[in-house]
Amino acid sequence: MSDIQYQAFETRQKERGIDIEAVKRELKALKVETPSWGYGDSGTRFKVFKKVGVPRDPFEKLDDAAVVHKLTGLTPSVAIHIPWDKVDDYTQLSEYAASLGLRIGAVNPNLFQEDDYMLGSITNADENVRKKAVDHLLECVEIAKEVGSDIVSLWLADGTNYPGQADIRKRKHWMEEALAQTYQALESGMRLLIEYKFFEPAFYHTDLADWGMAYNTAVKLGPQAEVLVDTGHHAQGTNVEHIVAYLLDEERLGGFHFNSRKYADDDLIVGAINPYELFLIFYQILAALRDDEHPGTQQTARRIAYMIDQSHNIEPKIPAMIRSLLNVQTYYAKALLIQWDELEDAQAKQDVLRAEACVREAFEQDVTPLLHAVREEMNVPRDPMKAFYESGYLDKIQERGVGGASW
Ligand code: LRH
Ligand code: MN
Ligand code: MN
Repeated sequence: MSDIQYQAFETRQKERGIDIEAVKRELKALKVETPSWGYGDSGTRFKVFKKVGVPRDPFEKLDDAAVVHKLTGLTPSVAIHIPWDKVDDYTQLSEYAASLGLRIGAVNPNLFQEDDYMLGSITNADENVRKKAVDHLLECVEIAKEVGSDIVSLWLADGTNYPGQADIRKRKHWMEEALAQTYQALESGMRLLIEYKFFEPAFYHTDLADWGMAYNTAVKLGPQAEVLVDTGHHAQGTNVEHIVAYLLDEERLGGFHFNSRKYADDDLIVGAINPYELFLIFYQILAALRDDEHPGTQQTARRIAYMIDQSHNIEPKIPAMIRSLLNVQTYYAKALLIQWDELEDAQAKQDVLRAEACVREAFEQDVTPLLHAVREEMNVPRDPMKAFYESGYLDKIQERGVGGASW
């Protein structure tokens, strides 16, 4: 790498005691799954703005995901949502993905868009509705097997709007029964990721409202059940990186849905609102990876499923996805520049300001030259966003017209 800026960066990081080759290796190994629904018209409670060029079916969503992967080198897998991505032949879908250099990742059941589920799916007081919901969960486990995916990722919209509306504990028991049936259907090596959210669509109580409930449910189910942290699913001021550290230590952190929030579950571009939080999440993960005294925690950290769950309604879909990914890569790169020896020493000496500075100084490093170098070594464009706009792909997809897939 002859770039002067890169040379300066490398010199500076060597002075800080950073092993740049190791940092580059980690950056090249970073993989983040994109959601099929992030390519469709989506992302608002109030109106779905129809855009020209949006994919018309799951195959075209994969086409767009393949472009993103080609430009970033970060996204070899795509999460699907059933029935949004329902097809007659899932083997054909996974073969199509493979032909584009992709694979199908997490399979997401959808228990929130049918009239039957208005008052709950697996927590509905009507046994027939509960059965229908369990059948759908089992169908999704089968789809995961068919497409060769090892993750079923469940978010439950169930909840109530009014005190007294339903029996909260009965609903808890029904939920646990349904998830136990789903869990039984998993093959060894498959994982059930349980995603929580404190409100919306329900506004009084939500059956899986927070990480503690998701964690407890996962523990009761067994070792193949883990918690999924969607960064937008917490109350204002929640310390998400603390939750991450706790779940890592308990060996139950299964994955992430990355996005940004300002107020509620806003699904904005990752890193757009609070990039420091994203960096601090990676700090906790990297700390866990270094923890030789807790191999179970290290192993958990190693297999975290990183996924994007960003899909707002005003920005063009593919560039928004690229922006989210580049932000993930940027804040991961910064976290890789933490001087661990210095930090551990400051912590051991209980030097509050030196320890804080150690973490913050990594965040303040400019990683642009590093990312340019890494992308060159990965054979992807130095500036994937610019390359996308220059690629002509936006013109090409105009032929799809308006009114593609939405949810
Ligand atoms: C719920 C959620 C969940 C869904 C997705 C579309 O708010 O985060 O992950 O599957 O949005
Ligand atoms: Mn989510
Ligand atoms: Mn969400």
